[in-house]
Amino acid sequence: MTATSVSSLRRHTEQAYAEMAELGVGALWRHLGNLFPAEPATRAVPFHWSYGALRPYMLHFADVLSIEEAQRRVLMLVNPGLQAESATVTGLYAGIQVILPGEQAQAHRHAANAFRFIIEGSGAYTTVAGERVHMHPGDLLLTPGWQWHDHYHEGDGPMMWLDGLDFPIVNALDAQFFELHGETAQQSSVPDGLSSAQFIHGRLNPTWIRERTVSSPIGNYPWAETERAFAAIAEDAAGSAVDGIQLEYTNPWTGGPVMPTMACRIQRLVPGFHGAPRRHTAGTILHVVRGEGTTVVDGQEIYWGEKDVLVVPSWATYQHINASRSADAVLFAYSNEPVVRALGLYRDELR
Ligand code: 1HN
Repeated sequence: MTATSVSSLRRHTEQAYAEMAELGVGALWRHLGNLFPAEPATRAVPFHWSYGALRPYMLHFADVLSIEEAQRRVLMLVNPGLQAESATVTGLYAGIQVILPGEQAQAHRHAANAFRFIIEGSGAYTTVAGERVHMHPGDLLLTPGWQWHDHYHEGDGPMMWLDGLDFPIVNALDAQFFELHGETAQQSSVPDGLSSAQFIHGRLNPTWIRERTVSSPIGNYPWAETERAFAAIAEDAAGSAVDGIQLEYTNPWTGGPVMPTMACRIQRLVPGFHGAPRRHTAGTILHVVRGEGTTVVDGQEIYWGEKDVLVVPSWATYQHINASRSADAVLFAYSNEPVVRALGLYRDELR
């Protein structure tokens, strides 16, 4: 072929790609590598948020921004690789919320599932579907999708908690709905803390409740129960070589995860714990309940202290270390594992 005909063919080809794009057509051969990476190529990066660094901003906005203006006064923990969807790890979100004494966070509901893990303060409660659920540090409170919820603080001092939501998954599926309640706060329609009283024992479920909800019916997994569970197994637990003495909060109907999209776990890393490295296809967010330590994520050392938050993206190799000689480290962890498993995509590998 002559040089002219080669370049005219190339021009034709460029023209063809441009014309096809107008027709809503792409050429697979130009995208195969991106669409089918040899292994997960996540935009999420390993990241760490220091609670000490965030807290002054929380207090600043508690000072200058009313709860009425904000609706929810929350600092979003946005992964630098996931800014477009305001996600913390693929499919999941974390934020830190603050509410002051006397404040009332407007009742609303959304399709996304949510939970709160209480960090500090006392005297606040959230009302979920008519049930007042009181908050104490270390409690895990559930707000399954589409249940009305509002928060009220009748104690002293700021109340802060970690919000976990699955809205990036819900939004990716174009299945999000949101509605404001007609009143600022719901009426209380059942005794405070009823769901927890009825179900927290797990092995003794009330037989008169027939509706098997897809999410756990428990409004609060109190810290006192979590401590009791750890104390009951004490030093006898073999634990996992990767995650130490890890317990999962479960749905009493199924024994499975508390919500269809999020698995919530709590783990104790004993003094000197040096975890085995592992990777899996469930993006994970961790919050430090107490202690300090190091998590090595794909070779990057993340040092964490009390109340911090960190992220382990899908398929990143992670390893937890508690170098203290005397102090436990306790981590609360949540991940999108139930979604990944439901779709048959869960893979797990010791390194
Ligand atoms: C929400 O409803 C709450 O109810 C917290 O406290 C954080 C983040 C995004 C969307 C809804 C809450 C939220 C949220």
